Amino acid sequence: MVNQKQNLASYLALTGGVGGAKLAVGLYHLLNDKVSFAVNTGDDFELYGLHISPDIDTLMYTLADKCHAQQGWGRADETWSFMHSLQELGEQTWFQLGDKDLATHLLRTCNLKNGQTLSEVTAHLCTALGIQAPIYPMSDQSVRTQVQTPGGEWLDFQHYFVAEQCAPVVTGFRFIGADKATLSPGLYQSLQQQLAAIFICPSNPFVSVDPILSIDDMHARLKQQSAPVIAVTPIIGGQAIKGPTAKMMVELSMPTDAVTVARYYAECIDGFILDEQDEYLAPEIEALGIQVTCAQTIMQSFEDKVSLAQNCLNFADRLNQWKRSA
Ligand code: FO1
Repeated sequence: MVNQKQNLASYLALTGGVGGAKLAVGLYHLLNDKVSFAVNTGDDFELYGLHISPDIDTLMYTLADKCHAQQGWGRADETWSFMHSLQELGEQTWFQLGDKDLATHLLRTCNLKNGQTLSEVTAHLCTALGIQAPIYPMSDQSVRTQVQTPGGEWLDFQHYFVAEQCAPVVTGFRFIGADKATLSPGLYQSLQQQLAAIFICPSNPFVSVDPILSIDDMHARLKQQSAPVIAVTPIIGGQAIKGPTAKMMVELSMPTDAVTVARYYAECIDGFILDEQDEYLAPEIEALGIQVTCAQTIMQSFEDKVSLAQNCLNFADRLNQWKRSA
């Protein structure tokens, strides 16, 4: 169990959308407002003049228990009148905006146009949805992920992910605007506190976590933290539970295993949570100077999410003790 001191401390979790949001549910259940979430906004884009922040929306809807459970994104009990009407008008409908979801994008866009920052807009939406934990966009400035294809062409992320269903082979990534962007004020301030741990959720390392790490020396800031930084594997038995992580690894000529992910994060993490079916890989990760624990990382039920979150907290507790005694 987590000790009392940690219960009083703050935790930070870096996350993308669907995969990361599952662990976020568990952390939120155990920690309530003692955990903050820093969310990838490299997937953000504009459609019909609306500012869409898919990963923020996924996390908000998930924590508010309003997310479409099977899809993992969008609202539960959604209706589609807006989409049907767009279709009638001859418009492309490759990106599905439900009627309920539309209200979020309208409000966000309106408030951004009125001069609010993305952090302020997100805080407002979270309050309206009854979410106690702070959710911070990684930055208030625009950062846009693009993926490169073998011909050298750069595709906007949602075009690659949704319109092309991740079919194109990827040869690289870039985060347009990351060189000028700064961390959002909430994320910056949370890194100034004495955190109990920082978790990297089981999100795609290349297109969900890397955009966060690419801003404002975030990678170096993680290295400097006295709190343990712990990544949870997004790869189990050589596969990603959801999304294109494993496919991307193949295309980037990387071995498709959890060791590769641990190596990818090696410079900024202290600990790695490996799935119990990959336990045999632990010595290879430990040889990188990373502490390892094994847990069931497949999260199907609410109990699975809470159990993995509890394992994260227990591991953080052990790493804090180990760091103090080192
Ligand atoms: N993902 C899809 O695969 N198809 C969609 O039509 C789609 C619409 C959508 C609308 C709002 C929103 O917040 C997210 C939406 N997503 C959709 C999910 C999202 O684009 C991706 O899951 C993330 O960008 C990857 O993390």
